[in-house]
Amino acid sequence: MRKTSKDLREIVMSGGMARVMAAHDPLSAMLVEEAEFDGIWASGFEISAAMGLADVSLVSMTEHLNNMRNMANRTSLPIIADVDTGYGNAINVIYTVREFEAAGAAAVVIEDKMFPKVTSLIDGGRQDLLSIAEFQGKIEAALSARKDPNFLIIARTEALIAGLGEREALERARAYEAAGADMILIHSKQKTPDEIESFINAWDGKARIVIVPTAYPQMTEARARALNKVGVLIYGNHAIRAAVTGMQKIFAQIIQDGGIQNADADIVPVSEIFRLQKMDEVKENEKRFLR
Ligand code: SPV
Ligand code: MG
Repeated sequence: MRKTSKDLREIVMSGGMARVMAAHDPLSAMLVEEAEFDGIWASGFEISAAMGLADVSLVSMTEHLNNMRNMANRTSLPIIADVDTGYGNAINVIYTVREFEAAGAAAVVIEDKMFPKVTSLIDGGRQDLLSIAEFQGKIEAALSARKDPNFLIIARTEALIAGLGEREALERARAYEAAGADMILIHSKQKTPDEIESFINAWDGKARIVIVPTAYPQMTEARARALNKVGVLIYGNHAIRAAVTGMQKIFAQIIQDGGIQNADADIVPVSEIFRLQKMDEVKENEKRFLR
């Protein structure tokens, strides 16, 4: 049975920490589930990369939505949908939240950047933020649009990414919680966990925190748990990076060897793909129904 927003909310609100892995298509989402993560991150960065595009608001809301729906149809873990800026203003946010909830998401993350956004981890990226008041309006719009009160509205501040410092980040996080956000995602591109740890230690709100420790991999799960305020830890782009690593290695080997004779042993057999495709079920159904 599909795990729902309620399941995700329970982990987070009972003081636990959900471990959530990125995915960019239904197959990667299925592998996230098989690996026994607690949830799937429908990452804008991964989906953009899988389409061969930069993560700068080029992938349309509908493309992301359809991809997320296809993931939801193939998995039962809660999905946290990365809806970037909500694809426009508060009016766009209402439509976005309705559509993503209806398509099976358990939560959305909406960030306080201006549309079109620029990907967060890029050096020297243009990072323009909305005013606090405008983003509060977007959060309130998101809350008004959800049907299930367990559906999580996660407000993401990019204040640290934009270089505005901890005071601004805290002010924004407090304002977003005051607007009703269920959780606060705080992002950082510092190479060490210091910036995030300092923010989290200074955080005086009730909302639990979401982090994406891509840039600061020393932030282990144990270290995040020890901070006592992190409810979700997202591995932001490790599915697409693992896929690229695997393909680059095997493609190079095939070119170098002039054939697949060596590469074959280093990749999963075709039978593993059949398993993921549930070919056994197809065979069963053939026996039952084909006349
Ligand atoms: C994503 O995975 O799309 C994210 C995380 O938003 S990051 O790319 O680090 O901004
Ligand atoms: Mg993103």
